[in-house]
Amino acid sequence: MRVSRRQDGFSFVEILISIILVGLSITALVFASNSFTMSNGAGADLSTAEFLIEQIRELTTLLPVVDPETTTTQFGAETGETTLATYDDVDDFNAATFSPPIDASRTQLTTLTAFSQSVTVSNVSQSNFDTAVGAHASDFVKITVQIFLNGREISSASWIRANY
Ligand SMILES: [Ca+2]
Ligand SMILES: [Ca+2]
Repeated sequence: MRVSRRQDGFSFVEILISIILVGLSITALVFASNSFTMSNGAGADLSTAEFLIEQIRELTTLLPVVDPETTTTQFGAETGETTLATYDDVDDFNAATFSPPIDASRTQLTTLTAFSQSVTVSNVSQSNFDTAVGAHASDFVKITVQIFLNGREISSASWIRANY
């Protein structure tokens, strides 16, 4: 008489399939959790970038748009203004790169050495802030800050200041 093997419980093939399915589920969970960690990391980097942009905004907000002594005779850092500590107007920061980045009090943020700030200042047209004009050719300047992480740009922001 022929006895069905199924009554002995699970067959070897059934057990094998179960093991494979459980394995696949675990793999899927691990991948899902990895990609969550990665997107979380990118979010933290962007938050840091926003913070670093804000530091430059705060630092330059209180400075005059043109030099208090030489006014519009020179664009950029004036003679003798060779260090960050001596910058006393907004355009002194044109073409400046801070690596490590700095905070609003001009202190280097040595815990964020992977990041750097790059500042550009240019006069823009009174009627179109997207159009750059010659140095001191208008009363408006556009300040742009780019944030780099390990040399790759991850964020940037621009804003306008008026020389009034
Ligand atoms: Ca100056
Ligand atoms: Ca200047």
